[in-house]
Amino acid sequence: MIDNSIIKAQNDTRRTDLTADYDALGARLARRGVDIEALTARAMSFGVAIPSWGTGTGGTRFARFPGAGEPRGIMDKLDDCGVIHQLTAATPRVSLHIPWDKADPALLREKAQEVGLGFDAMNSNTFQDQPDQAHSYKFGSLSHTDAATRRQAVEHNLECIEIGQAIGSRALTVWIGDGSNFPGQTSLSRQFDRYLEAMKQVYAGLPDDWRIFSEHKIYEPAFYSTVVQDWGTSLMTAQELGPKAQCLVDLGHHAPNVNIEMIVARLIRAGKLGGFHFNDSKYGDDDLDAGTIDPFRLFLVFNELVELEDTPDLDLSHMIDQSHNVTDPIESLIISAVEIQRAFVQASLMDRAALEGFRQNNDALMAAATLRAAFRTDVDPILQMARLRADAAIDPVAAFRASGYRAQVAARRPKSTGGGGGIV
Ligand SMILES: [Mn+2]
Repeated sequence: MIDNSIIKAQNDTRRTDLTADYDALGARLARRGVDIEALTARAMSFGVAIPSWGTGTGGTRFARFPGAGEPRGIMDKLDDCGVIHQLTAATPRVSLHIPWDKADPALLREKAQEVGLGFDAMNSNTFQDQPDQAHSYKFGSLSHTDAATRRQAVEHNLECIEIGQAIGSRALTVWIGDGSNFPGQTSLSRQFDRYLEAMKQVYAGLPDDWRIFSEHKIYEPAFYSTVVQDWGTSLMTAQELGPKAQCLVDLGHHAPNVNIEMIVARLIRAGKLGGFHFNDSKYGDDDLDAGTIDPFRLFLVFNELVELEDTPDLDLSHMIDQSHNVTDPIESLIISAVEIQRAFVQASLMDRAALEGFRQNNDALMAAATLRAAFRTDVDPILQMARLRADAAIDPVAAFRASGYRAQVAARRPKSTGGGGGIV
């Protein structure tokens, strides 16, 4: 963790400017009938989970260029996640990936407590082979033609639940790479039947207070067909499994130009939205930092979430899922957490009564203008004040760089070599 005196010293150099900016924004918002203190309280209540795998350099199909001080294992990853939360006060939980993060649950709990974190959804891994496994996933896992391979994949998911239970997680995210690379290679219908049958066995092992998230992805690693390729298939899966099954929306897992906010609204309507994997993309599943390419789309997703936030039983797991190739992963995750929180606050300051009036009167121009007015509002002072009040950093990246944390961990973590990223 970073010495709190460094964060305090950093904040002291920015406190006066922040107070002026916050007061000015507060006066502007008050003229629009918006209470800045209520927004700051909402910002402070917001949290998004860090993916353990995001703390290392991801890489692409072509290469991985690791940075200095890469985490050696889950304990180092938890240290890095602790630093991100210390600086942002917006990332209170970590999402683990099994078997990458496998460790004694008692030690995981102890470490998480030490760095002030809890655990979000568990993630199973049946998209690559482990050295000691009996059956290969080359041609699929939960939907494989071979019953023993499907059974192995089911048992792995049940093990993820068992580990999760021991550390206080309450959800399992299932994403499979199953599909086909050639037309005719597989029966599109029977492959899905086999998947559902296997998922029912996983579902049967869910504790009462757990949920299972079905994460869809349009393509890759299968390039002709993917078993759970879109939100329709994901919804069918969740509906067939039962009330503890919901859908997870990864922002990068859709065809280009798909209206993701519309999917969000539909899944909430069905009572089947369970959570998100936030990231951004220009072309496909790029896994770029949240809000870097299309911050308006991120805002529109949160616009739906805020509009429908009073929906009974709506309980969302907000998680980041990114791959960092050319940046320091801690800095990218800091920026992403802040951008996601920004979209939430911008959506929260919208004049919804006015918007509803414009909708009723079919005033499309003013309805769109109402959204833009919220999106264009610079809420930095609110986010900064939320961090200051939580003893986090007004400028978290500046504080991170001033702390020298990366150089310190690089001195004790051996230099990492290539290897696969495995980002989903
Ligand atoms: Mn994902």
